[in-house]
Amino acid sequence: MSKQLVSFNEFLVANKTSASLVQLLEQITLASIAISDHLKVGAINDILGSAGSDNIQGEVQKKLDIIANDEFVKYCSTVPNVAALVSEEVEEIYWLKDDPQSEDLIVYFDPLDGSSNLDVNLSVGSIFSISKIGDDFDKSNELSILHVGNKQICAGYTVYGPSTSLVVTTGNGVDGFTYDEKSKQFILSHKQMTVPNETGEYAINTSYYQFWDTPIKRYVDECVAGVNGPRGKKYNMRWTASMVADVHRILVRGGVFMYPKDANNQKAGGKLRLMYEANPMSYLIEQAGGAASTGYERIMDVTPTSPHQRVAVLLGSKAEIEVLNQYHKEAE
Ligand code: AHM
Ligand code: MG
Repeated sequence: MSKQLVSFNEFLVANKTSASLVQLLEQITLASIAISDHLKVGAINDILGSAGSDNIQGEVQKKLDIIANDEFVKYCSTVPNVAALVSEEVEEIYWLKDDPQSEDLIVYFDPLDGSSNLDVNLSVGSIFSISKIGDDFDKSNELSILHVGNKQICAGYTVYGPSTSLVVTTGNGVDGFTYDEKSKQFILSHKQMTVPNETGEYAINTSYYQFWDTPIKRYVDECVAGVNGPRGKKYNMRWTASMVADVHRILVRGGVFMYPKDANNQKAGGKLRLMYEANPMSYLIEQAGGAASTGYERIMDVTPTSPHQRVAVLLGSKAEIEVLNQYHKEAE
């Protein structure tokens, strides 16, 4: 490898990342590479399509959802300091240690997000969030390992697109790495990613317009009205139906991503999951200078009550999230 190239491992060491976190992140990269290998030949190996089962969310599991989950569990389980795993695909908390210590780690993950994109060969991703077990852990109440988002010590995702890219924060900004097939390493390619304060691009599934609350309708109506509307500027819309790909675009060129609570998902509390979708993406976006809100509060301040809890997600360029928060306030 030429001298100027920095591998993920060299980056972590240079940034004085703790040994246990380095070990865990290495295993997460191995899981990602394994998942990426499965994805590349999914259509040939008959692993596209439904597995014929539902996950805890009552959603149809794809064969690759299960394969990706198994890879994450397999690799993360080898790390001595990991005490527990919480996966989108598994109802229960998966305990690896009988007697977890406060410095031990817990990994919350969505092994394959956006899996409805698989059969049509569009981008998908893996999302992860890492916290310490912490001093408040109460053995008689295993839900006490569900920490509020601002206690994350690391978060990231791998996006499986034209390239396989890993984006990570350990609380010192956000850095992106691209997988190099030749050296079989992730190489630093996007140093200190930032979300510009202003943007002219938004992402939302507009087919739910009829179910939205007033603040979301108002915001999107104003974007659609463009230069002649109250915002006085042209907006572009992009929606990939894969949160990882949408957030990656926002980290690269700015924008706003919205999956609000609406009349359809009101009872569940939203669509996206707090522990392994909203929190890690919020941590990345905030570390890159953006903002992440439910419309009423900062996502990373939401108190978790269950491993698979759902939440409204509005994230991206700060100025636009402030407008969205303001519209929610005015509608109250
Ligand atoms: P999943 O975890 O079951 O894949 O669902 C999450 C995905 C997100 O990646 C994406 O933003 C959203 O669901 C798409 O939902 P919709 O199909 O309602 O547009
Ligand atoms: Mg998901």
